[in-house]
Amino acid sequence: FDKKDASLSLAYVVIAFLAIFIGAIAGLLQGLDRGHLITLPSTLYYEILTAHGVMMGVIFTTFFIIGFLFAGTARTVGGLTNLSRSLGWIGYWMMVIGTALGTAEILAGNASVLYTFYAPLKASPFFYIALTLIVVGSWLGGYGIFASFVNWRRNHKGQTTPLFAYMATATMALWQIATLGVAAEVLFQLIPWSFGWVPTIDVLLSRTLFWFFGHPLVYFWLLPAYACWYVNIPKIIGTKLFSNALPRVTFMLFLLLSTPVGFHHQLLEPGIPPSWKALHVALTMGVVIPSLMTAFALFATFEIRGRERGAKSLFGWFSSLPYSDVRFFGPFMGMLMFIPAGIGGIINASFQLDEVVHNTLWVTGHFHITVGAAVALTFFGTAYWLIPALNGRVLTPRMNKMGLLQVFLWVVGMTFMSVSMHTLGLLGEPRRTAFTNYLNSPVVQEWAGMRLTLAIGGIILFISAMILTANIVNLLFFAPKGETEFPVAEEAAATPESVPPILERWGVWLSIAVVLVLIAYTMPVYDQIQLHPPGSKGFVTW
Ligand code: HAS
Repeated sequence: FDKKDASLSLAYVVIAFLAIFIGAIAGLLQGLDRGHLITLPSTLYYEILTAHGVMMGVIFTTFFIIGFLFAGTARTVGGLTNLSRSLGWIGYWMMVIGTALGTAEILAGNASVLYTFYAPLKASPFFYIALTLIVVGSWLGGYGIFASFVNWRRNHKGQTTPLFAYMATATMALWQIATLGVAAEVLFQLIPWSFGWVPTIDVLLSRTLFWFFGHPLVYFWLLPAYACWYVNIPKIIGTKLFSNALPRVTFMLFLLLSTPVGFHHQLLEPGIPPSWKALHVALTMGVVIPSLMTAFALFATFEIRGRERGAKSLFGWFSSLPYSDVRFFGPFMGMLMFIPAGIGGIINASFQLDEVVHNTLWVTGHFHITVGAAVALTFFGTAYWLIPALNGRVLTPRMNKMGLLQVFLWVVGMTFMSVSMHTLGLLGEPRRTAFTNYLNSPVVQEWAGMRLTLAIGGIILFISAMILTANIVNLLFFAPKGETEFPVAEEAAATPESVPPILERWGVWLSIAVVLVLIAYTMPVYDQIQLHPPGSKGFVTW
């Protein structure tokens, strides 16, 4: 790595792990409160829930992703351009200032609006300004990645682009489209309302614009994990890419289908005609396909590697995988947990089944096993080689062991937590409420065991997060100096024909993505504005 590229990526990654540290303290308190081992005052409950969600779901993910994607782009296009670095640093400082301001507002009790922050919950205007800084900063980070990718293409006309840089560009393009919804919500609705410039807010529209952003947000979290699974993992386990074209199709399908699906978060919301919900549900089932393709490619990669090493029986390849290498073990456990997580997602997206689970702890269980397990475990496994690759150090066998312990505890904690959350959800326990006694009804008493399991999961996760913090500090300052590579798998058959040229035609894919968004959102949003034109009195109720 060029020193300048490495320090840019590292700056992002460090903030990500600072966020995990703060988020884990808030998470422990949440878990203990849910398990009825402590009782937080209700105002503090919402404040801490917001801190936990924002730190883990927004700050940790966004900073880690941009740092990781910058590093992988730099590695595969032969270094970032000066323009990329400048954009990366300006974006970074905007995001850091936004994070500091937003955290201060949450801790001061001025922004207990949960990580989804849509109306009618209202925060101080400074919280929304902080969010604006974070989003605009992340755009600049994205433009930084685009700049280096475009520069490479300009200098290598007609050649297939490097796979990792391609994935980074697709991820940041998806982010660019997704954040338009939340930018509109924050700028035209939340900021004017919280400053008191307008007396009312259209709640339905606020939620619609949020979920326009909220679902592609989850794929913004997932795609960098997929980049690791497709590009880094084969190299770590000593094999080649399964395909150079299939992952590109996967990423393009995500670019097309991630956004026009937001109504699957609003299936139970009056005000949106069922026909539009049905369209979003159909497209949601479509966005499952690239994940199934990914599962197929991963199984194939593992099997090919096993066969290369002489595995003969049907599942012989399974026992030969390098489980004692934390760089593999973390992401692998993430993949494993993503199987039940994906099944849960498909249940959520099935219109009628969502009526059973919506707004219950099931959904909380779903996102702990997706972003909190599949994605987080992949990012942890990645950090154990990414940080040393960036700061010129090495992961020692002892640190590898500490990493394995940390990942193992995270898997155990997350299993306890998400199994109990899913079960409690099916038993009817609502999510996001500080009032959980329900006059001590007999139904609630049946929940006691699972609530305790949830709290135990929270405690184990907290211990894992503290070990993680120690490991990261170790890697940053105390690991021995040396060379660590950013692992990039080679193509199995390196022929230019292996990637059809259509996959490099960004204009085509971006245009289809925009058209799909327009089809899925124009009419329903128009109807919502008609229902509650700007200036009309009162909240839209639902
Ligand atoms: Fe979701 C709610 C539907 C995926 C995150 N989701 C949420 C929320 C979050 C979230 C944060 O339709 C809550 C938001 C809130 O606060 O209200 N979700 C889906 C669907 C998928 C899905 C259909 N979600 C994710 C991912 C997330 C995430 C990924 C984060 C990263 N989700 C929903 C719906 C709701 C929802 C509804 C709203 C519910 C409600 O009522 O509010 C799909 O994308 C899932 C597809 C995944 C698969 C799995 C493929 C498996 C792979 C691993 C292979 C393993 C290997 C290793 C190879 C089909 C790729 C194996 C080795 C061996 C040896 C076995």
